[in-house]
Amino acid sequence: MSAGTPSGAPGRLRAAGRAGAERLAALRRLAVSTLDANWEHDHTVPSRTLYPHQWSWDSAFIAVGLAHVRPDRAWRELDTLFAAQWADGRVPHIVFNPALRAGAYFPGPEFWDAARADGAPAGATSGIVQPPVHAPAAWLVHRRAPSAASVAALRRLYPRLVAQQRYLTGRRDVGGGGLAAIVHPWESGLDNSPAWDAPMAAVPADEAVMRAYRRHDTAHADAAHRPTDLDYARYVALVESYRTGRYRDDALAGRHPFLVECPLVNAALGAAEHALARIATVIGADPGPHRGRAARTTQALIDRLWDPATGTFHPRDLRTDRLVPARTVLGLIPLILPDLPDRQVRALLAEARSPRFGLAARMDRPLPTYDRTAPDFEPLRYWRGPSWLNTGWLVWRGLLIHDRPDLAAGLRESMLALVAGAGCHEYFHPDTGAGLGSPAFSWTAALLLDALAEG
Ligand code: 2M8
Repeated sequence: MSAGTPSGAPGRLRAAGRAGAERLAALRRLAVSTLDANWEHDHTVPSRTLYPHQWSWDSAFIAVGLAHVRPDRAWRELDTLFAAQWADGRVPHIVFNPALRAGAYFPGPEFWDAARADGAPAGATSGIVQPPVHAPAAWLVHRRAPSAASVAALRRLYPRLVAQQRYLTGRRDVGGGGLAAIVHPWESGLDNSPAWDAPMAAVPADEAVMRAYRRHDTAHADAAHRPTDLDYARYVALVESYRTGRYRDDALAGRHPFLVECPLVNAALGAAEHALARIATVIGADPGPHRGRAARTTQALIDRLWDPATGTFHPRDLRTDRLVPARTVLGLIPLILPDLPDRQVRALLAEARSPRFGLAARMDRPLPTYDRTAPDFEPLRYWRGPSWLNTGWLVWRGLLIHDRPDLAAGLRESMLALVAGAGCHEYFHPDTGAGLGSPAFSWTAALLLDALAEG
């Protein structure tokens, strides 16, 4: 599919016989070469241009894909990330590559200044986190390529994954209701999602401060497809606020201007406990406490983030104690929880199948990241509408878990069609399927490999 061609061309991919098989093989080769080109001695960069360091949740998705072709590298990816874990258990959202020149990314290590915080690792990192999708990823890597080495890797990672959970459910339970709060939209991974508009509006910032900095992203991507300068002014203000407290989490409610419970982060938290229970069984640890925590997280998610009136999950802004009304793809992600009650599963399927998201057994357009019918839906701007493979993949996994192979197949086809048409782009136009952002993006390649393998 070239830019401008509808992405609903899965029929071509479904084509039976040798031609169809050759197209799938070509997709696989493209994905592998993208991942190989982005490999950097002990980790994979999300993109050589836009994101030249190591990112936390990217590495989890990347490991899932690498498991299909280079399992040793999948474990290396996770080991490298967790080697940068802080003493308090937080896994930093960026691990900086010291070999890169200053200015290779903004905000870089000097801006984060994390080394002055208690318990920071020796190497430079950021001070915030990303969704804890690593335990489910480790489980999938092992399941895909089980071996003595994979069991050893699970044994190595298990205490670190447990510490990551402890950090999020302990220090980050700012609301006191059993969920983790995020202190920055970057922690959700969906940086400028409309989900953050209301809580971000309360963050004092002036876009003029951005004159003092040089944005790196807009040198490599169209500024109209990225967050605005005002968004960045607020991103910077939030880092400054958290950094001023040396990245401590005590008394955050009284001093930090952005505190939100995100459905994706907390669904990942619950899914991680389910994965840890399975990992515990393999390495001879006790799965019981993980099962208990998984059940409590699912219940807390329903108690605090479910809105029966909209039939979907919404972030809770802890500063107002209100749910954010925007309907985003974040609300669908709790489908990854195997113990999500039927009532919520049914409602989420209805939400996903509505014109807002257009999920179907044969999709005419790919899954967007925001309600297509919303007046502020923006098909080109990053997380405000475009289609991304990671959110599609999470929903796809949720559909498989909840036994909807028909819808899962439709979503899978539409994801494959996106890459077949535009390549391993970072994100895609949600109507035309045109490639946007980085043209050689690692998690797109990795999750494509995973989707290809389950066809
Ligand atoms: C994007 O976020 C970074 C900041 O963390 C950025 O915009 O510079 C997001 O898409 C995030 O989810 C992703 O992990 C990161 C690297 O791919 O890029």
